[in-house]
Amino acid sequence: MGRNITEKIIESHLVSGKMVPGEEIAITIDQTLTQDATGTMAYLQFEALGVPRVRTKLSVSYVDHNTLQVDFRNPDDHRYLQSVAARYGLYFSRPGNGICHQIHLERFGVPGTTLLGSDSHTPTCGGLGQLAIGAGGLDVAFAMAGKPFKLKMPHVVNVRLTGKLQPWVSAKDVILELLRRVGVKGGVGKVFEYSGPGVKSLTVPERATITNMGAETGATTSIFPSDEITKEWLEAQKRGKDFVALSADQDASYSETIEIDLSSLEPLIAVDPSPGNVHPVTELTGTKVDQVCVGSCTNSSFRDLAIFAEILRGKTVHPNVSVLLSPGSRSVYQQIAKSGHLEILIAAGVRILEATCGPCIGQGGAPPSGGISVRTFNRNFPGRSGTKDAKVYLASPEVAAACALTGEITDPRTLGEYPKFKIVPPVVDDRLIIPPLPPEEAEKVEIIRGPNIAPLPEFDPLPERLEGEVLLRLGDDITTDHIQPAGRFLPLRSNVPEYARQATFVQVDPTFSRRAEALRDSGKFGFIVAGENYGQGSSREHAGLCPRFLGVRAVIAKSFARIHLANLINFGILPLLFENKEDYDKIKQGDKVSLDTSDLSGELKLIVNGELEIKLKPAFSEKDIPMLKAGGALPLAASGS
Ligand code: MIC
Ligand code: SF4
Repeated sequence: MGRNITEKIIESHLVSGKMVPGEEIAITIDQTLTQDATGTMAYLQFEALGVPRVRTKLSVSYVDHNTLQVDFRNPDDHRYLQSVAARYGLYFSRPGNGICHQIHLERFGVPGTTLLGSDSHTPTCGGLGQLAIGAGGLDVAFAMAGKPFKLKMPHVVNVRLTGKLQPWVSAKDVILELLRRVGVKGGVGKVFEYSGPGVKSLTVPERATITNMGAETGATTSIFPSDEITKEWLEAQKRGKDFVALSADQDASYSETIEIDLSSLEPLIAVDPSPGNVHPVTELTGTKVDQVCVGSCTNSSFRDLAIFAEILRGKTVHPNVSVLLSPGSRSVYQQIAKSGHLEILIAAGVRILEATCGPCIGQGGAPPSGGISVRTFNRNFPGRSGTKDAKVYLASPEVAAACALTGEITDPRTLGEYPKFKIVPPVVDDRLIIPPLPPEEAEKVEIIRGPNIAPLPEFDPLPERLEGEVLLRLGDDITTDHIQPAGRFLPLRSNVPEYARQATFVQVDPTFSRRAEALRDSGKFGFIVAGENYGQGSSREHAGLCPRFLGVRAVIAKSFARIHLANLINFGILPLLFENKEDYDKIKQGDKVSLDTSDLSGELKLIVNGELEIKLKPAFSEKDIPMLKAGGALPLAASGS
């Protein structure tokens, strides 16, 4: 029987398990990437593993999230990361070089190989046919130490593209259409593999926009074939030697097929509070807009910024709209400078920022109170922008440009003829990427730890019985931005105790960390109860690490998001499911609960307030039990198992 692309890559990297959807498998990892906000913790963990040098084919450490540097903390993190890269044989992409996913696509991704990244948008490199998966920092640390990566064999969905995008409609509308159809949980346990005649009409950066935002469906990853277009694109990046052709066999099979006719798509927009809340732009025309932001790892290729500039050519942004733009990479920045688009943008009144994540992760550029911000980004979770009551809408660069000009949500098709422009060749410039040192020099490098780098907390084994209290009862689709917000708290990423005390669930319930610590200090344990898709969104392991530090030892949910589930297990928090989902309604915040954890493969019964019994089942596998018993992956590794 023929194989699809996903199966081909997994088969050639398979270490254990069977390629049966849902079965646990382990694969070798060729490349890793980290960024600064998850990287400091990943490298502290890597250091704890005691490996002398990374054992992957290539590992890159990027600095792109925390670049505001309002005090010593972010630059201290950068210096730590640079010294770690030099010591352990990694490439180091300096601050200002651009966003990890955009640079990895341009400079490092290789079709047919595997990439594990401590960022949920790692699937961006699926745009060039790499099996690129997001994970928690600890999983990336283990991969850098040469250990295989464990995951459930995904169901592979064939997304068959036909037709061709019409003027004013672009790649963002393709992924918004998929999100409109499947929603934010529709991809869990799946890989979206693109095929069909429509693929040929999309460039690599356009494909990457689609695979990047595929993360919002909860998918394991998304992937495109590697074809002539990939070859030409790699050649333009002076990486022609990295090209490998990759396509599904004629008789490949898929678990399901989704057909998207590109010709029939119209401009779409995802409305606050979820990337899955997608509507045609025409349903919202006339809504007042206060801010427009262009960039992020989703939409900041040369094409995206150039079309945005072309629409603004010779005009001025609306007086009530503040327009910000952050290029995806220094290369794209230089490209728009060379092509003249930068000048058009400056003349139109656009505020040009660094080539970093910027407003996407609340590092500057917050909207005004109650404001509406239209962004070419991938997430619009409440509060993520830095302004609690602002609303973020997600759309293409074309829609963003139309809004920037009119001050209201506008169908770009009303602007007249679609501008034409030339795609200029990329600027290949790796001068801000420091290559690995040879081993004999690397060994002599001293790691620099400023005062912001706190040691890793130590975690104890799982007791035989958990006595405690339900600290929170939450609804569906709780994101990691709810659990462990980023934005102004980002400088605390290297300091778990402080990050936990100041930020855990702070936007949901500001009393949470105080209550949790008091319970922990009384010798009891915290429980969280949640609905469907708990932990959707980012890969930040702090969303497991910080609650664990505060004494949370079990999360009981109707279902979990993939990366967060792995992070909970890695940090010794029991992820549990309701045997009957209706039992969710029988629990409330403040209930006294107890759970016998002596036999995690046996019956799991939660006793509520000493009387009610609720049947639970594990969201972990048999193989995870030793790790959970040891209190997490690091204590387990330290015990020599
Ligand atoms: C995000 O987009 O939420 C982030 C910030 O890039 C995260 C990583 C992090 O929290 O550092 C992600 O997507 O994994
Ligand atoms: Fe950065 Fe935003 Fe992309 Fe996350 S989604 S990597 S914060 S640009």
